Amino acid sequence: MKQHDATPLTDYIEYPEQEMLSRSEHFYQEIKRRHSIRSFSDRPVAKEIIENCIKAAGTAPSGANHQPWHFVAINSAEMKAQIRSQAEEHERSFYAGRAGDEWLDALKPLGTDANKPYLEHAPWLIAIFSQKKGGIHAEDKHTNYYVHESVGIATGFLINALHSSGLVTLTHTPKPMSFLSKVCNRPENDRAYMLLVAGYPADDASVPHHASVKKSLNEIATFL
Ligand code: IYR
Repeated sequence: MKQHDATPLTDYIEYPEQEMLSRSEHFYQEIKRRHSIRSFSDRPVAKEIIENCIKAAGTAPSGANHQPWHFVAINSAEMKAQIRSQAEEHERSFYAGRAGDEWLDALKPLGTDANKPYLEHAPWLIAIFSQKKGGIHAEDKHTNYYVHESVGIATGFLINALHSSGLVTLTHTPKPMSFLSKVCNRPENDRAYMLLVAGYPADDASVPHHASVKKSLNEIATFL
């Protein structure tokens, strides 16, 4: 490898093989309890928890370590109401036909529709933005690389962190999503990537049967 500044890896932890096996099994058991939830309680969640989860997301790998993401965590009732009203407006035309029959058919088993009350009920909405230009320092204006991949991985970390903290989430992708940039007052360079809803589940929260059908290991993996 070419000469570069580096520090020795000191925070790696090697576990005995038996422990690795049980940790991997435990992680699987924990992550398989994550479900997309569409019925949220309005119980508040401390800002510090959300901050820690976003810090965890910020450790994700990214193209050239440019960290091409920005997270806007929204707790304000007025802002949430604004987002709900604009998201529902877009969703109404989406469900009225803009999505096309094939897409609407694919969504039927999930029971989703244009009503998004959780955008107001949940204590936190986290708007995730991707950045085409940037760099390792927030003020940089270089090209970013693998932006979609990087932000996708960070979003995965964030969902995992929120789940591990004991919260439930929903990945919400209103279409189009550009209104989020305006509501969140983001600069031109920031493109809305996803809206994550986070909080406690409502007492009547449920998991659609369709969502709990997961492909088997044989279907999703090949070992060569
Ligand atoms: N954004 C819409 C539609 C939607 C699309 C997919 I793909 C889903 O997996 C779920 C919903 C909505 O939030 O209703």
